[in-house]
Amino acid sequence: MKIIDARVIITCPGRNFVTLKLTTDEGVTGVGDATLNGRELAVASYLTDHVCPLLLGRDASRIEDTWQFLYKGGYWRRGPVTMTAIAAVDTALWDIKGKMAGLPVYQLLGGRSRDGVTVYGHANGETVPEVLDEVARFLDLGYRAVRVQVGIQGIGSIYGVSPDTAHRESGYVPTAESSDWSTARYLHQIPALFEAVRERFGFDFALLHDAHHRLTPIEAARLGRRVEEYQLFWLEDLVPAELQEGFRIIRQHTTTPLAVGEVFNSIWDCQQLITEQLIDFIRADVVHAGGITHLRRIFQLADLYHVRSGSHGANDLSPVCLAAALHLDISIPNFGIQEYMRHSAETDEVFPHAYSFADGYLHPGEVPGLGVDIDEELAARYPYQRAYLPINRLVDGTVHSW
Ligand code: CS2
Ligand code: MG
Repeated sequence: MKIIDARVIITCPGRNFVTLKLTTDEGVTGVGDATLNGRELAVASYLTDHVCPLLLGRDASRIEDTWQFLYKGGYWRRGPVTMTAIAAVDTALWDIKGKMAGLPVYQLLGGRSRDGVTVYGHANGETVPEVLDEVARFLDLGYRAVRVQVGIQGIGSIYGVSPDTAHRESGYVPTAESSDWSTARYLHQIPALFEAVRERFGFDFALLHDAHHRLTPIEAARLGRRVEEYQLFWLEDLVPAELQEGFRIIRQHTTTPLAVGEVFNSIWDCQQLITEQLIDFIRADVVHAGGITHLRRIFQLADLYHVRSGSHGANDLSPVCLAAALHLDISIPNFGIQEYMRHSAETDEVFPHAYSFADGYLHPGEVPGLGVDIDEELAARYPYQRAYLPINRLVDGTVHSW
């Protein structure tokens, strides 16, 4: 079974998505997400100019071999562009393998380890009462887990809370500038949000929060310790994680569970975090961490060290990535939770899919392969639009992590 066609499709039904579509000589197609938010065309070129020509004529059934071929064969290892491109090929090959077998991909990964995939939604607001309304909405929809983000007084805008509702939550702006940030104000004000949520809704659901890489380890340690009584499911991305050993400082001071990993692209980015048990949840995702093959390897390592999965699932990852994530989530033993930021109606139309939400769970569906496709005709109606992630600055103008 040979690959005879490899094509990259770029579409912007509200935001940009890059998709790789492979076709075999038996007419079977497979899709892989190749979206790297804000740097989409770099991956598109990596695939079109360098990888697709290598795929033609290759045996589509050799998933692991193709992964190794692209990783070791490229010589320049790792990095978000390379690993996103490899992920797209890998995901498309799993899709093809499932279709050939007539089985949903999760069956090829060992079958179900659970009945459904617990997901968390995003409750955001400018003020605490606004966030509480949003939490109520999610709980009414059946969610068992909710992430909360609130505006901080004295700060113009904050991650997760944008005055521009069209780009709310996803941090997607037409130009690369900017907000202001004060860690002191944030640390002072944020505990009141968790207190208000627990006071009104109790403790019978998972409560999450994302600090988006803005603190130092000792600031993070202070926050973790301060909010222990609210029993958070996790605090996410408290610090930038290039310095893995920095998490030791946080760990020494708090029992609040820690999650990190949405910007990781290989097992080497989290090896120390996992093997030293410095985190509780690894948030790497299919599209940025080398596809199903490599993310499964990360989760297997994590399982040895009591670290559970918590894959990134922002809506700048396409429905193709979400579908792939669900097949992994439902099959692995050490699943923790899956982020679920619903896609826009336009995006859902461009990417018809078999997965569905019910009672706080996502279900991957029973369609052979990943159960997701791209409607190319519709996709063509939404041409690429250049866009960037925001830049964050401190109130004195210093560039800070966004
Ligand atoms: C976020 C993302 O979902 C999350 O937890 O941190 O929204 C992230 O900012 C974007 O995916 C970046 O592209
Ligand atoms: Mg995050």
